[in-house]
Amino acid sequence: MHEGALMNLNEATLLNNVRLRYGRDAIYTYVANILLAVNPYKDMRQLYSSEVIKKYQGKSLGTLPPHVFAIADKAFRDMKVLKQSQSVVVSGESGAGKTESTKYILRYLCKSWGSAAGEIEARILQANPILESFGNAKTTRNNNSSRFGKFIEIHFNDRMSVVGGYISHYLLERSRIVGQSREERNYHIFYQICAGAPDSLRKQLRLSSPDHFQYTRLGCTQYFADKESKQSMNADRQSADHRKKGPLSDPNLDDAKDFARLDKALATIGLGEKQRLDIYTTVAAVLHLGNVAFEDNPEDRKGGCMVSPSSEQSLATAAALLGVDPDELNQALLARVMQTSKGGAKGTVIMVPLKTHEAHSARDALAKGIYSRLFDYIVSVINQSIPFSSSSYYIGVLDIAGFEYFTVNSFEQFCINYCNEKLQQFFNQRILRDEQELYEREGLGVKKISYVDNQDAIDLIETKGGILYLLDEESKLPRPSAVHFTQSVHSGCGGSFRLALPRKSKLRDHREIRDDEGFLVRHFAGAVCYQTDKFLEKNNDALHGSLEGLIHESRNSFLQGLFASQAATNGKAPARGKLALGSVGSKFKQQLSDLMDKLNSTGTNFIRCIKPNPKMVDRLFEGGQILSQLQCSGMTTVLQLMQQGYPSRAPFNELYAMYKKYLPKELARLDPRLFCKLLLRALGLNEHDFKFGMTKLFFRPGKFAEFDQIMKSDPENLAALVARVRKWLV
Ligand code: AOV
Ligand code: MG
Repeated sequence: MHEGALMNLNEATLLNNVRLRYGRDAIYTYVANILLAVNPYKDMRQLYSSEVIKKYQGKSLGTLPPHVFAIADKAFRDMKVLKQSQSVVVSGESGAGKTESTKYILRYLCKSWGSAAGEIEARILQANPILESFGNAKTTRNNNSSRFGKFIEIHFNDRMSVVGGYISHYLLERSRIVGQSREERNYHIFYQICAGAPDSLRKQLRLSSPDHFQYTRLGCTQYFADKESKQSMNADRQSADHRKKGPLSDPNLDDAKDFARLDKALATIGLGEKQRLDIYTTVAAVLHLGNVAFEDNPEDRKGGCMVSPSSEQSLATAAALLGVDPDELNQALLARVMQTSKGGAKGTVIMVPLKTHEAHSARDALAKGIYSRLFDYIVSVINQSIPFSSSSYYIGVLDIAGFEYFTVNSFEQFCINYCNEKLQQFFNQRILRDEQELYEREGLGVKKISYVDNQDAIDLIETKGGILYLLDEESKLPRPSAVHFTQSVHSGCGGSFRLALPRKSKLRDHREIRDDEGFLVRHFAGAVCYQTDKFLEKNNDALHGSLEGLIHESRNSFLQGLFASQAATNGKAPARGKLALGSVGSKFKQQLSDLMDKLNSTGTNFIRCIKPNPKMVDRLFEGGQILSQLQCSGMTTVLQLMQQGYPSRAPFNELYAMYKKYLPKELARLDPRLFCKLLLRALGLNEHDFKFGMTKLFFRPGKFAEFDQIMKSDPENLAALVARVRKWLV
């Protein structure tokens, strides 16, 4: 058995083992077939070289040190042998290493089984820098945090070479587009374009430094100070004293260089100059839009507002880039179109002037609408660049944020934790239920292990009458309100054990949260209190009527296309106004259900990523926090099962096919089950280490690798063994 494959475990020994291994730079560990990956927070290049890729090809799990490549290879071999698509579910908290692991898996698969020309693989691999420019940002938890979830499928033909790919994406964080918390940044692309656009483009798009744009300067006053100090730094970019300065002086971020890389990647996936310019124009339009400020209009007696004189230039630039008339943009931002209704019949259209703060939110809604549709477009062009006409199987890799809870939790955490409830149930079903059912079917007589099924938590969120349903119902009311929504959750779902009043939770200002300001959900990994004040707004990503109308009249056909394609995918033109395209929550529910269907129809491998410390430094192992990550990822239940279980197994006929070439004819003549029986008796393996089922041979953790090693690498032993078996046969 390889030492990285653990056995006889409980939480404490697991934690200790992971600690010891981490101290020796062995960042990967197996628990059964689940890979634990501790983020090393340092360059481990030697671990991922082309030579290492070659080394792992075709090796069964456990014959080489634990590695993310071994999981990728297992997925590939399972796909080939079982003739079934496979998936790899990568989970863990922010900064734990999910996206890096995902990239290694994709690279392993593309490098190992790419086509001769290599074009498709190049494009699949180029997808990552593009997605990261538009969908990743610096946060306090991760300098390159993915603010969306993704499921990347690599498709194979019947000869098992890569033929194309497909990416599904989930829940881009929209609030970041218009503001970030202290010491965080907006999406990388905004800084990249400001730092790296060539002069002519800068002029054309009127770009300048990110500290001139409201949307990029909010969280990062610190950032620019760091940039200056960075220039005076010596060449040792990884120096320890540099790291001590904190995440904002990240030596690995070079926005100008990243822009050049992005531009090249966009070209690689087939976007011409015009298309790239369209994308950059849209990004710049969002930046200029953010600089349009409003103030109360002293001449308007109805309390309306106006564009601040100092930001009229920004309004003009934004309008030009969006292909609309500045006056029309002005109008659309200052007033909302309303239709009066009389006795059910549609009445006249009236313009309701907005107050200053409402105009700011209208501007932000427009910016969020444009940028998130740009992101959808980016994903769709990537998909168009890696098409496949026919595919036999695929390997899908899921990179989505793990269970999370902060001091204040809003709709984003609610959606992510809902997703994690579903994934946890899937994990339980796969690992635990299937396992126990198999033991039973095969008659192994292993004791039952109980686990808490979380179906009730899922029901609380997604069934008719559940939280998401009540949220959608609330927004259909004439006067939706957070308080009324919260009350309806408590009265409608109060019977569920999983729901509770938000007692004892504190708000950011240390005031205790009121019962009608939130609710508490008892998730599989712990109780989380959600504050509901922004739920309604975050659940609705439709633009209000006058903004929608503005886009439809734009002369910028690219922009029009961004909005039109959305209508097309919904099969109908969007009705203006409320939840016209379906709410964010109900869309996500549908996406999750599609994802679960996919996962259920594939063979699955799990990778649990662990963040060793919140400081993002190497050589620091924070035991308590790591233990809680192990618990949150459902590892505790797996450990219970492992102590009694048999994680490796192989059908008799497969073992027969695998080893008959090492053995003489008289053994090879036997039927597969008898063959295996004699083999194990001859090897003298400890009887506790394996069990015979009806169709398969089962091994205790690590014992299969030991067995395999004896069979393949010890000719003397094998000769003795054959002699022994021969004796039994005569
Ligand atoms: P995440 O995907 O899990 O967070 P990442 O994969 O972005 O986390 O990893 C965060 C950072 O940790 C990376 O930018 C690297 O600097 C470092 N890192 C991770 N894995 C490795 C590795 N194997 N070798 C070296 N460095 C590594 V989030 O997307 O925030 O949930 O939202
Ligand atoms: Mg990530």
